[in-house]
Amino acid sequence: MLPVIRPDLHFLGQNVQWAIQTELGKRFLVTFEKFCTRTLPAVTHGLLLAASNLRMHMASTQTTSSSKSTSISELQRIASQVRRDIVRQVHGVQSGHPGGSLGCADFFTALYFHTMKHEPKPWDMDGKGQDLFFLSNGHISPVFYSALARSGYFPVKELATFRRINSRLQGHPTTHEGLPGVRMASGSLGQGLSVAIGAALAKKLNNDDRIVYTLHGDGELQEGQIWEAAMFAAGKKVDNLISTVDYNGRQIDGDVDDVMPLGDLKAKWVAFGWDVLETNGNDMAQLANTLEQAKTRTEKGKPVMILMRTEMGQGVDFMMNSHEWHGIAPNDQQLKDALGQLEETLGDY
Ligand SMILES: Cc1ncc(C[n+]2csc(CCOP(=O)(O)OP(=O)(O)O)c2C)c(N)n1
Ligand SMILES: [Mg+2]
Repeated sequence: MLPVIRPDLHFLGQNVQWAIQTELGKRFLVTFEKFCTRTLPAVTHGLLLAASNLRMHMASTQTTSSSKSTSISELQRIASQVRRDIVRQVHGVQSGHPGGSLGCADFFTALYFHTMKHEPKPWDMDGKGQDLFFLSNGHISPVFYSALARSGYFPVKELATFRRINSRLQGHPTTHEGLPGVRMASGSLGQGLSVAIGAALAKKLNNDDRIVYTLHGDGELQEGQIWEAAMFAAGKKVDNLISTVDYNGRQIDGDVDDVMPLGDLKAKWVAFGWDVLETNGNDMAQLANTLEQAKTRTEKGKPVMILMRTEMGQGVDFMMNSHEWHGIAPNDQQLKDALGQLEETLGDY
């Protein structure tokens, strides 16, 4: 029997409480003081998502999954295949976002094949005892889908259905289609951090010591909700959270500095109370090492942020050094040129 979760909300600067009723009749109150505005519904979403299968009477959670220790050269080979998957998906349906996806291929590979403790099967939404990942900049779905498929969440051949009618692989990820590995709909920028905070809080309530990860675009950081959530996470000591930024300096309409400069991004996150690391997001050895370092910084009273310097379009020379390939598809010749630069290591779908 599932626990009954009864939201009991008092807005407008008052305390906000959730009453979580367990099947044993115990009642847990979750209180957020003087907290309202848009962050709340999203935090609620994450909290309810991860709490929906709470067994509060369990003193501890068993971890059934384990992270793999994959060599750097093997990770680089996987990332090459992920990049092939990205350009092939976007070419196949002549729409989608290759630029940011290519730039984040190393990150997704490191995360899913090295860093996270996760068990693709059997898939369950709550991910109890497992690390969770929330993609906030949902337009880079091609890299997300490739990493999920290649690590065993669903058949690799399903990548061929990307963005097609009735596919589970929508242009922007949704939970509606029930695609294993997707725990939050994204595409409307700015919401993922709030959802992840809710999930991280639920893990604490559930005595689940696993970590919640997020990824955000640097252009996405222009959304106000990000900074509400950043303030909340530090203020409430959500220290089982590792967030990352795809710091490529580009966004849909041009360079981030031209559209709306972020200023001293590291200083901003530090000022908001986060523990901040910096890395090269396209150097696999450095990236994997920084992700390991980040894990050692959790449970110390602060949320952890990794600013990852990346190159949009990384791995395909004519897609790099501009924002132009943020959201357009390669034609047949361009696909051929791109694939010529990316070794097929695991077999194309
Ligand atoms: C709330 C919201 N506003 C605007 C958009 C349109 N949009 C999609 S991607 C994007 C650029 C985001 O920049 P960044 O996060 O840096 O992603 P990158 O271009 O580097 O992949 C914008 C403005 C959106 N998806 N959601
Ligand atoms: Mg960007």
